[in-house]
Formats: sequence, C-alpha cells, structure tokens
Amino acid sequence: RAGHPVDILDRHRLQLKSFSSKPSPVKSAVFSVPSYACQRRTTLENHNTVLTDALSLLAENAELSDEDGRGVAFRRAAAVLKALPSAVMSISQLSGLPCLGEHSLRVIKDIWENGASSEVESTKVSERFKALKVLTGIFGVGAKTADRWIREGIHDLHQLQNSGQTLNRAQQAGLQHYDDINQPVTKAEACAIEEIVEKAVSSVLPGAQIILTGGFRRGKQTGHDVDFLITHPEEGREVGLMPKVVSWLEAQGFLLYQKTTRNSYLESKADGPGRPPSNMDRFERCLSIFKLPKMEKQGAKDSQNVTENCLQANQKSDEPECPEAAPDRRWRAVRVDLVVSPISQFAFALLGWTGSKLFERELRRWARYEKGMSLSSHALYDNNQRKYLRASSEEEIFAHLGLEFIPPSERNA
Ligand code: DCT
Ligand code: MG
Repeated sequence: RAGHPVDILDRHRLQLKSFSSKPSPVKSAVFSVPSYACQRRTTLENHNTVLTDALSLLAENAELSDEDGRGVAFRRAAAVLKALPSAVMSISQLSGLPCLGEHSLRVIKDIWENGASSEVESTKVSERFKALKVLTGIFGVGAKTADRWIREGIHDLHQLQNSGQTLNRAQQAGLQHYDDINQPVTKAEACAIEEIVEKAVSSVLPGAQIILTGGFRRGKQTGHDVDFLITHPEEGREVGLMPKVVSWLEAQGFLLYQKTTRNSYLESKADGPGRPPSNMDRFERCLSIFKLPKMEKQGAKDSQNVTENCLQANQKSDEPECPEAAPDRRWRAVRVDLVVSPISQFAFALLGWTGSKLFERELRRWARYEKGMSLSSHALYDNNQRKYLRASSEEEIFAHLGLEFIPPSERNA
C-alpha cells in the first residue's frame, strides 16, 4: 500500500493549494478513459488508493447486503479511478469520466472536502457490516446465510459456536481453519502449492499441465486463495483427472477439506446461446483447503524440492485433536481451487479464471452489448453469425471481441 491514507490526502491538498494560490501554467488535465474496464490497462500501481478503498468498501457492503446492482456501480467507479495515470488533484479533473455516478461522486467529494466519507466511516463501524464480514469470513458461508444468522442474533464466531446452528461440512472446516484462511496467502506459498499440485497432476496423468490463475497470474503478491487450471494437450485425456489428483493429494495428507463438482458443460442448446449468460461455469472443479507444511528456512524457489520437504513434513506431523490450537504447528491451511478444462476450452477457461472479477464481468458485458456475442469460461458464441468462435489463446479471444490484447498484469480492474 502506498503510504498512509491521511498522508496521501494531505499531499493532495498541499498540491491542490499550490495550484489555487499560485495559478500554475500547467493545469491539472481532465482525465479520459474508455468506459469498459476491458478496454483499459489497469496495473497494480494505484495512484488513488484513498478513493478506491472507500468505494470498494461500499461495494463490499452492498454485495454483502444482497444489493448487487449498487455493488457493481461502486466497483466500476473504483475501477475507473484505479486506471488513472496519476493521483486526482481536483474534482474538475473527473468531469467526463465514465461510471462515476452521483453516489460515487458524493463519496469522492466528501473525502476531498472533509478528509473522509461519512458513509464509509459509519459503514465501517456498523454492527451489521462487522458481523457480515466476520461471518462471511467463514469458508462456505455466503451473504444470505450470514444475514439469516444475524437476524437470529448471531454476530460473531463465539455466538455461532454456542448457537447450536447446524453447519455443513464446508462451514465446519471453515470455522476450524478460520484464522489461517483469513490470513493472506503469499506468492511463495502459492508457488509451493503449485509444485505440489504439479507433482500430483504429473503423477496421475503424465503430460497434463497446470497453470496458476487468479490474482497471482495478474502479478499480485498475496491472495485470499490459490487458483489453478489443469488441462491436457490431447482433447479428452483430461476426463476423470480430477478424482485422481484429489486422491493423490489426499493420500499424501495435503487436503484438510475438499469438495469436487463434476463437469456439467455441454455445447448444446442447454448451454448454448439460448441460455441466459451465467458467470458460474461448469468445469470439473475442486474447492479445497490445503494443508501446507510451513517452509523451513529456505527460499521457496531455491529448494531443489519443495514437494519432498512437504511430504516429509506431512508424514512427521501427528494430528492433534484441535489442529489450529497447537502452538508448534508446522503447517497452515490455505484455500485452493482446482479447475480441469479440456484443451478446446482452455483459452476461455484461462481468460475467465485470471480475473479480476470486474474485468471478467466487463468482458462479458462488452461481448454482449457491443458485439452481440456471448462469452463464458467455456466458449464464445456469435449471435449474429450463429456460431461458436474458436480460440486457442487469450490473444485470439480479444481479437474476436475486437479488443486490444490486455496482458494479465493489466487486468487488475
Ligand atoms: N471469477 C469470476 N467471477 C466470479 C468469481 C471468480 O470471474 N464471480 C474469476 C475471476 C478471478 C478468478 O475467477 C478467481 O477468483 P478469486 O480467487 O475470487 O479472485 P482473485 O482475483 O484470485 O482474488 P484473490 O487474489 O483474493 O484470490
Ligand atoms: Mg484467487
């Protein structure tokens, strides 16, 4: 994070003051950006974190309150500010920018004039928001469940544990590994897991390939989970792969929890153009909680064999009754998502699983409203030509969509 919010604001104001007291020959230029996030290059270098953090918090609150429309509006506004080449120096620079609605502008002005947004500040301390955050921090608990619990008077983990609520298997695991799962996953940890999954995959199907997707593929240094896409260069060889990978990982003691869902995608009328677009894809997918042995003093990369060390560590560890409570625990729990795609859909899957979430949403919106096409993580369908457009790389998909290619590191909308 670039500096403390207050410092940044003060710096902005100072600069602004010098603008107004001594009219500078260089006026701060009005920004201009295209309106779809997938037309813009958004790196991780954000010059407006004070504003984007505020708008993102309101987006999160809206999403947790089942107000998706408002959530997207705030996400889009934040994304526009993330794409700006420098810090905003005056409100007038924002005129003409897309996606900044009345509400978002009010928040920005409030921060500008008062140093903070009263709406953001009151949301942050609201009991409801705090409870929603804590409860949805449990793996397997979504906004709806959290809302129901809150209405039943449950606001924190302690109250939940004493409530007699029945938890499903995912939620039990989520509660058990709560602290670990809510601690960011580092790039080094993601790389260590990549090595393990790679070993699993090549052991059960030589020639199969894995790629790290999600935020880490976009260059982020931390994430809330680790996402992998698995495929095989020969179409059809990937069938039945997931259960084998999961069995291998389970046998080696790497999984604290897993739930696999079957591939249910068919390129027929059921999933084709007649169907409303859905952002849920239907790949064979495994949602898991990984047991990652703590890396002993060595660079994650220099280890000639992370996997070997992990295997040994897992074999050494005797499982205590309450695993998270053990003080000298030599592992941590990490959320890992595995997805298997046939090679024919791989480019779409890769594009769809690289994110960011808003970038993906904008790609689908662009496809639909600007191109008359339906894009999913499986395929691209041209509604006018009434045919699927094939692609074997992300570049080809951008070309089909009439968009300039944006590399993963610039999809951080
Ligand atoms: N995705 C999407 N729409 C969703 C959920 C996910 O398009 N509703 C895609 C985009 C990102 C990718 O899947 C992985 O999802 P996350 O792990 O939630 O996102 P992330 O960018 O990897 O974030 P983090 O770094 O926090 O894991
Ligand atoms: Mg992720």
